[in-house]
Amino acid sequence: MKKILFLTLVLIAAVSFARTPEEKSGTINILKTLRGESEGMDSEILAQKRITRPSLPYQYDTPEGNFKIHYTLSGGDAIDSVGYAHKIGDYMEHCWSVFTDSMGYLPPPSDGALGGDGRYDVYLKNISAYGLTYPGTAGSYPWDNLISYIEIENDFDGVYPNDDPDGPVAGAMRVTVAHELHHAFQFGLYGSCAAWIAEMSSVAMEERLYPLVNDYVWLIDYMLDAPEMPLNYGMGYRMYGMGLYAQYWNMVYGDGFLATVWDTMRILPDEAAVFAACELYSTELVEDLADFAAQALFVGSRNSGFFPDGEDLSDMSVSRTHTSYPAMGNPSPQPYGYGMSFTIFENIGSAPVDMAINFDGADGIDWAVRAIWKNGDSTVVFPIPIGDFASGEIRVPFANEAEMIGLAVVPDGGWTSRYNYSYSASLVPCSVAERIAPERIALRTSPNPFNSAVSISIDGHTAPIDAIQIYDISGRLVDAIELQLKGSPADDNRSSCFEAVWVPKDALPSGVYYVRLPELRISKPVLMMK
Ligand SMILES: [Ca+2]
Ligand SMILES: [Ca+2]
Ligand SMILES: [Ca+2]
Ligand SMILES: [Ca+2]
Repeated sequence: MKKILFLTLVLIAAVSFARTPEEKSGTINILKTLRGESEGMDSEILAQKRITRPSLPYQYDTPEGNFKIHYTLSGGDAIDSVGYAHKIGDYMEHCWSVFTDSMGYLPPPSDGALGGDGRYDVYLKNISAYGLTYPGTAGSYPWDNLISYIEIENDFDGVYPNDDPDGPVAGAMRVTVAHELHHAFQFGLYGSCAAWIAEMSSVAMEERLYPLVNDYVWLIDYMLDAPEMPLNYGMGYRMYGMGLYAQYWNMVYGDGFLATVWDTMRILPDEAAVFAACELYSTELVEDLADFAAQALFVGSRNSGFFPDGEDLSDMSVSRTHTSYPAMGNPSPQPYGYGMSFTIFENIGSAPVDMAINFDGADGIDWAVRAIWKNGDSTVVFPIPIGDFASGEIRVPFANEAEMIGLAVVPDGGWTSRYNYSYSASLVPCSVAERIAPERIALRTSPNPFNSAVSISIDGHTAPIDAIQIYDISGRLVDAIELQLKGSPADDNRSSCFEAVWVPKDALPSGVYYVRLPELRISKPVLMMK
């Protein structure tokens, strides 16, 4: 059984990499050419496309009034029926309304009379990508902004599989609209934006707008394969993989974080906008990236359930997995500033022990370091305090009860330099009396998917939990339920069980909701199908 599973995983990975991100969104080549970087689209072709719109005979104006969808019913660019144009229009209006109404983005600048009138133009054509957003001339906002138009595939012939309940063509249409329309908003807020922040944002918008489709999952491999590269790495495809980091922002801070980054782009470019958003959310980028790293380590075969699609992702690359102690190392590849580096400690044994971890980073820069105790669905993150000589130590209690302990390291140095560090880990006698045990908290939901009610139980948490919160996918709190203590604390005196039943209000639509324990910062997606 295990062997078959392994073979299946290998096959999926092989298929994934047969596909390139340019086939999904050709906008990356445009962004690179705009900034004079290599590997982009031919600059003469782009110059032509920026001023000359495609010519298609028919137009469909969406009833909400924001889009004109251009199409043809004959020749190589033909769509199968006008219904295809209507669907694209529906998805465009849905994403437009979420971006502008729920998230507070400024709409892209008007293109005047181009394409027929001031509506945003979308052209359905037989293209070699799922979609492309072409920036045009300067827009009317008083900052560096560009008007734009979008081209979308006419039939998604040969579409790659995805998880959309309405089939892969509908899924591809939906996530292409979310991804490309976000690029259109980006051009309106900063016409010269860097590809890395543009692509990581657009990838996250696919999951944010259409969480059931999961067409982005294979893109995350490009980050999982190269965690050590800096956040703003602009070559190759790693920037798509960082879509998982933007997804983390959406989950932890809500929609406001990315909206703040993009709104700030009007006055501060790229990296500076991300620093500014972190400051506004009372964190520092290096600390925030380390908190993300502490969760991103546990996807794939190490999945902890933090990310909704965590088990469908590949494993995070780690510098080393230790199975005997004491252990030490000097990780290679060394991480860049604002890159991530990981080590795993397994096979800790059953005798009660703590794990003492020492860290020593290159002097002269700041480091953000996390030790993560992990067992099943439970993770407990221990920030390692860093002192003189960029070194620090921590004791992770009850190491023997962990399935593994992870070390996640992020240097706060220059984006183009690598930084050296060393660590050591040893098993030391358990000092139970002085310490609080990491809690093996399990948040369970059943049935999932559900239609009228879902039972929620929490095992293994000692302190009383007052309530659980239910969020919809736009990050809106839709309900809060009180928890009941079930039975008495179990015999080891540290474990108890709370439970509740959530009966959604009639007005709530089918879709994904998040069950969240606010005190513990854990959440779990549930799917309501009425
Ligand atoms: Ca127009
Ligand atoms: Ca086609
Ligand atoms: Ca998903
Ligand atoms: Ca040092």
